[in-house]
Amino acid sequence: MADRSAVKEALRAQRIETPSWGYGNSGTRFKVFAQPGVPRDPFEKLADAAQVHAATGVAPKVSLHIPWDRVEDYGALSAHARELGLEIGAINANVFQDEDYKLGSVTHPDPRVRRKALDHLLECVDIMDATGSRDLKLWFSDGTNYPGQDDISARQERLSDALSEVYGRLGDDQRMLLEYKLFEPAFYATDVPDWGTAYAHCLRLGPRAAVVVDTGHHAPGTNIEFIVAFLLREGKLGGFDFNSRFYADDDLMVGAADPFQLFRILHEVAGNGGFAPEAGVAFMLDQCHNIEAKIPAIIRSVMNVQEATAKVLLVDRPALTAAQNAGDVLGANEVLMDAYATDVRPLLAEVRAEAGLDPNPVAAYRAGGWAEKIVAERAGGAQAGWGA
Ligand code: LRH
Ligand code: MN
Ligand code: MN
Repeated sequence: MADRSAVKEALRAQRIETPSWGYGNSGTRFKVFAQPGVPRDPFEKLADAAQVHAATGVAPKVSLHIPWDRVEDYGALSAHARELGLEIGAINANVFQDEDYKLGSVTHPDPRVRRKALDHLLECVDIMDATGSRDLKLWFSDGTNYPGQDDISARQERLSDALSEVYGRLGDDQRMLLEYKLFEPAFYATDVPDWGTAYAHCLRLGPRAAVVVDTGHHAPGTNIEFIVAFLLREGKLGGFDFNSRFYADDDLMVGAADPFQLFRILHEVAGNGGFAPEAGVAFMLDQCHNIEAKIPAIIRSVMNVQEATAKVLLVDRPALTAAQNAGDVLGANEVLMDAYATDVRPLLAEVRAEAGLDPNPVAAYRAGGWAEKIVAERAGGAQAGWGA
């Protein structure tokens, strides 16, 4: 059996980063259902994130998305974060919501558009300097819709040039995290469609470039845990964008659609040293809450990651290795399934109580009166930037 106090210690040390856009109004291309009390600016998004951290104790970092979170004074924004007990997490660049980007951003055939996209990425590094953020997170919507539309290799070359320039601009303690996604909005050939492409670019760039695995960005049936194990082994797993999907890039709450997949992924994280701070894996959420209340949904998502983490930490590793080495197929599988079947909610309640938190974070949030306060005080909440 795994050492219970070591498991508790690891759960206490875990950090889960929440996305600023999860706090704003969002929807699909069909409809955005506005909710009362949503934040009107990035300062209020941070105030909501502070509620998630207060309830869970493990969510002090908040990812920003530029320009959705553009402000005059980033120093003031990070000071506000610090006053709330928070830190600015990854800076997510956005080179996909401008007329100019119809044919791509950094891979666009027109050098003027490429320069504009690159300037935005460099601006994001300036924002990292001003906020103390460690990670620049890049996702490119670039790609083509029709065979022959553009030259696949030329686009890779343009991508590589842009990434090199941004990489060269990073400070010593800053990293570039490159996301991949198999399709959408480009439907024929996406320029960074898979982990192999992202990995190859990161490898060429150097040690401060690593891959982000967004759990919603794969074809159905993809073995994401294999990708995670491989990247960790190579020192190239920069982090996760956690969410759940039933069909494509659904952005639903992590652990909601397939908690067993989340367990399998985190089992590889545990087995390859990915929970150690020096591994540098950022555990981020990338979700939107279109129809459910946002803050409690984010608290639930944090708890879902914690529950899956607790289960993988409970895997009896020596018994697993012994069964694997003995070729005991069913025995090895049983060791893993035993951990998965464990109800870890009492253990997590204990960890929270020992940290001076309410054992039930959602109930604590509901009892705190924040939901009523923001409905009363905020009118005309901002859209997350999604589904306009
Ligand atoms: C793209 C993506 C990427 C964006 C975020 C809002 O689908 O996952 O991480 O920055 O959505
Ligand atoms: Mn993402
Ligand atoms: Mn996505």
